Amino acid sequence: MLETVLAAIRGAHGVVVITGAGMSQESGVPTFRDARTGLWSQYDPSEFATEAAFRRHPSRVFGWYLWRWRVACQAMPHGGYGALVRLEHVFDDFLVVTQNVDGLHQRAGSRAVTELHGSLGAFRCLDEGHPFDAQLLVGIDVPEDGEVDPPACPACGSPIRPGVVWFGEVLPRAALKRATLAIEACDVVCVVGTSGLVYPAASLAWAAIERGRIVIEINPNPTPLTAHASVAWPANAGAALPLLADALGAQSRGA
Ligand code: BV8
Repeated sequence: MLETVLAAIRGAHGVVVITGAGMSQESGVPTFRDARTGLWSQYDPSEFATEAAFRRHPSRVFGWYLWRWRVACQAMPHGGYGALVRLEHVFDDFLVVTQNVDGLHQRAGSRAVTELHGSLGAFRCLDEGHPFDAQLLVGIDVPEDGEVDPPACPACGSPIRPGVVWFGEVLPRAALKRATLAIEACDVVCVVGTSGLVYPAASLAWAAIERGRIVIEINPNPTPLTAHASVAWPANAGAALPLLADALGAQSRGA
């Protein structure tokens, strides 16, 4: 399978890597839809990942995100993240387009990253969007019942919310535009660890297929994209990406 992927990606000038929660799974950050361990198997997204849910139960929603932010901060980027950092130097143009909100790509050292769904660490106030310093939350414990009263915005008093894109909210325009332009300009799109069910993020891979780009999917499970990908590599991100980076890195050094 590695040889097939290498044949598909070799010689590419522009590469876009689209990542989802599966990219973080081997770093201990739970995915959303994996049957047993996915967040949505334990938490109802309409009760936790919408503005209406936050307005209804601010402490329950804020406490849940504070817990998720803690999990993300304690997670260590696995070898697949380091492989993406190395791949940045193999291609002329390289962009990571992530649906993830855990910040692991940046912590691993990726410099070209666009976050479609915001970031767990980018807290802001609900009504005016005033940024809120996450460091002020470091000492707050999440109790057994998971409920933490959101602090009030020092500037306007409205409750502090996580800086993620909830269901029913539009994606950050600049991030979506950067991702769309990169897909239009690239040769190869690598889709890693996403079920491809959430839009408009999921539409990016389909746009690549419609434009005749080479699309490589890395995912241990089938998704709606699998049958349409140029190459479908049934593998974990932490295993596949280092193999790819090693092989391509060796090539670029003329090894
Ligand atoms: C929008 C941030 C419109 C928050 C997330 C009603 C009203 C409005 C919109 C809608 C509506 N009904 C439907 C929609 C559209 C909706 C949508 O797509 N819903 C889906 C569920 C049908 N989209 C939206 O609401 C978007 N906004 O449309 O606004 C609008 C227009 C105008 C005006 C106003 C509004 C906003 C979508 C963003 C929602 N926010 N997250 C948070 O994190 O709490 S979504 C959430 O799902 C995450 O961001 C996540 O990234 C994303 C996608 O999930 P995946 O990353 O793919 O994760 P998943 O668990 O599903 O899959 C993991 C995969 O990894 C699996 O395939 C697994 O096999 C694989 N895997 C596992 N282990 C590994 C692995 N792969 C590799 N290696 C491994 N080791």
